[in-house]
Amino acid sequence: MDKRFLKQLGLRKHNAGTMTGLESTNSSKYIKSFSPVDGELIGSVSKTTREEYDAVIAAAQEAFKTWRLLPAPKRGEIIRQYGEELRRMKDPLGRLVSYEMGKSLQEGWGEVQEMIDICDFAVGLSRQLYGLSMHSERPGHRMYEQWHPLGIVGVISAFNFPVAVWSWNAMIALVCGDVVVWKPSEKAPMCGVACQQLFQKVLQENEVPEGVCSLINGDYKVGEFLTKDERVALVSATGSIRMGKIVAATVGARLGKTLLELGGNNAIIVTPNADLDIVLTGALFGAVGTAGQRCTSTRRLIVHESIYDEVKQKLAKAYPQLRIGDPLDENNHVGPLIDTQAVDQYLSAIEAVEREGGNFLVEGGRLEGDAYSSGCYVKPCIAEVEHDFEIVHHETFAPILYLIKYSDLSEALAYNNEVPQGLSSAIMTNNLREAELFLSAAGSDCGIANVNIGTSGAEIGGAFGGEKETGGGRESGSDAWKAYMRRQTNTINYSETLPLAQGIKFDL
Ligand code: UN1
Repeated sequence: MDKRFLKQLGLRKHNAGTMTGLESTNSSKYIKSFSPVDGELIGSVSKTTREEYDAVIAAAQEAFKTWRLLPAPKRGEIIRQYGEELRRMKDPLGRLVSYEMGKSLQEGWGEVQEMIDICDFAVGLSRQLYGLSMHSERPGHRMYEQWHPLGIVGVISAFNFPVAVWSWNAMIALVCGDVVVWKPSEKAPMCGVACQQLFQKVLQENEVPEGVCSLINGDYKVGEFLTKDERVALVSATGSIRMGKIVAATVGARLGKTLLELGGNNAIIVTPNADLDIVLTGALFGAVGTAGQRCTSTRRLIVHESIYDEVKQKLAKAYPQLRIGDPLDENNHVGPLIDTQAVDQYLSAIEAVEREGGNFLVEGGRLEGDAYSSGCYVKPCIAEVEHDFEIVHHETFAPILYLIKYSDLSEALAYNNEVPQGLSSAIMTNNLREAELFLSAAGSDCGIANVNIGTSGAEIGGAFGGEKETGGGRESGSDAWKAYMRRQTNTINYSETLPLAQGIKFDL
């Protein structure tokens, strides 16, 4: 395979995993990154020691003192330059994402495009960090609110979006005036090094203080440095519900702030009024895109009984046409899972479906042979199930699609909402009443609810996140920036007396 992209991104065999803004340190222990594409070693990244971590935090605290005072549009200008850098490096960075994580090259490039888009968004936002003004009840008084940066924002990101999710957090936090310390997933550390190195170049060119944006690496123990550290004002974490609960408890115990974007168990409801061509594309991309390893992947297809057989036939015809293999080969639709542990989880979910009485419409299984030598390739599969199977309520990060039959819409809505997760959802219908009911307060309980679009592939302009065990956090667009700032209410008295609020008299 042509691996020029590694050189273009300045990646080496051994890379510093701790970067205090501009300075890098190599500790003696390394995380090795193996590609799920071909099983080869991509390179290694040094693990952050406690001492290195403390140096990163000290640099971040120091950098915050100046960064917070740089006017927000000037901070935005630096993010604009990073966006330009990403435009230049879109091809190699997209290839690295595809090679280290296993998603298709189209999706690798798409992920870098999300980074570019959030940079553009953040630049505009840097002139729009608006606060409200209120009318005071007292004469000669002015009352308003303003937003100040929080301080150090820790970002813990997952392997499945190894570059975009960091950038949604970091670009917004940075224009808000925060400084960022990023711990990427230990399953995709090279992506972290590549993004940080590109960022450092921009920081250097602008003579920005060291520590504005740092990188640390390691397993959950390094994550714990962040979650237990009172100097870290906000921990934004993306990953499993299990991890999120630990992060919430640890940060909550010190009354720190968290922003959690955890698992999903996303359904598409297909009503008799759906356009079945749209259903097919939406469900297919949703279920097999990124090999079913998006938080937004479509896991459940809740289909009306009158069209159930037709939808089933269409899917059964489409799945065998999927080309599974090297994701850097643009002819392929589906790449590998992240590692063999993920394959084991996929296989045990299939066993659980069978145990509970599910029926496989399209069979799954691990793929064998030369093209699949990494052992991480699996067949996307479809199982007909009951809505309340235990396994169906569980998020398996793999391309397993559950087909569920319903007879009236209230039943379908109940199925949509009965799982513990609440990230994304969709309805396929051309009927206004059905669509509006789905979007109403009595409809989907998810953070994302779409009409005639699948559950995955959200744009950066909206707030991204979900309810219940998804964690409640919102990242990316809309007013998600408010999570990265502290609100201050200011009341100014320019009169010559001091009237008290609520008409209270306090005369001596
Ligand atoms: C994730 O899986 O954590 O909506 C993020 C999507 C992408 C982001 C997914 N834009 O599918």
